[in-house]
Amino acid sequence: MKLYQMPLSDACRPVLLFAAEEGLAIEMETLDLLAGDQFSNRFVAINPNSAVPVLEDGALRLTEGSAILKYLADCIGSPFYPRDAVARARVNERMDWFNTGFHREYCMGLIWPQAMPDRYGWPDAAMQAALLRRADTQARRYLDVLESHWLPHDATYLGGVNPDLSDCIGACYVSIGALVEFDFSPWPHVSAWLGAMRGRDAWQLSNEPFESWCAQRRAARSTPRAAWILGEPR
Ligand SMILES: N[C@@H](CCC(=O)N[C@@H](CS)C(=O)NCC(=O)O)C(=O)O
Repeated sequence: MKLYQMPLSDACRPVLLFAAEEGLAIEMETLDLLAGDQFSNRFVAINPNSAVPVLEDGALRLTEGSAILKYLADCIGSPFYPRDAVARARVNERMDWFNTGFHREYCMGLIWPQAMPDRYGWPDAAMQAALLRRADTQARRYLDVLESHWLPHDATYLGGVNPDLSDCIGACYVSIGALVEFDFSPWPHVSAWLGAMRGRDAWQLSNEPFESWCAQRRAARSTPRAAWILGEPR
């Protein structure tokens, strides 16, 4: 098996995390998205979307992170993706929830435009501020739902005592808030769950580049956080 990936990508990190959880031996090819590797003729022939992750397994090629996670889990009969129809439907439901509205508002709407304004922000400062404020409202609503609806208050992970694929996707997405020092204190269950996921050995193995990036950003920041959060020029 071969995975085309980029270690800092929020679409790739769940796959890398799951691979580390299960000790999967997968050949890796790293693309430099900032250098435009995804637009090379060779890679466009592999994935016309010019995006990672991509998994190849013999003649099979998968170009969606969620599908890759489910396939890998099925290949090894992983407990991260239960076979029981009801339990599996619950995992699918949470994965879809993270991948749709949550990702749109929190990742693409709120965090990436602040973390990488040149790539994901808007050229006009007033427009950037207005769109961030709208995304902030929506993202907080999603975090409220994660806090009060999805996360059990008597168990560590989304499905209970053990993590599943939805924890892999969800924690990798939510954790990008660290890039802008997003304050999770209004959501104590989210904070505790994120802490549990970030404390797992597999997270240390797979997310070291991401954690280093967060630490570098904190160290490099010269202006007080409140001065640049929500779109003020940095
Ligand atoms: N729906 C895809 C999205 C994949 C995606 O957008 N990947 C990003 C990295 S997070 C990418 O490769 N972007 C290419 C670019 O920025 O040009 C998935 O969930 O796997």
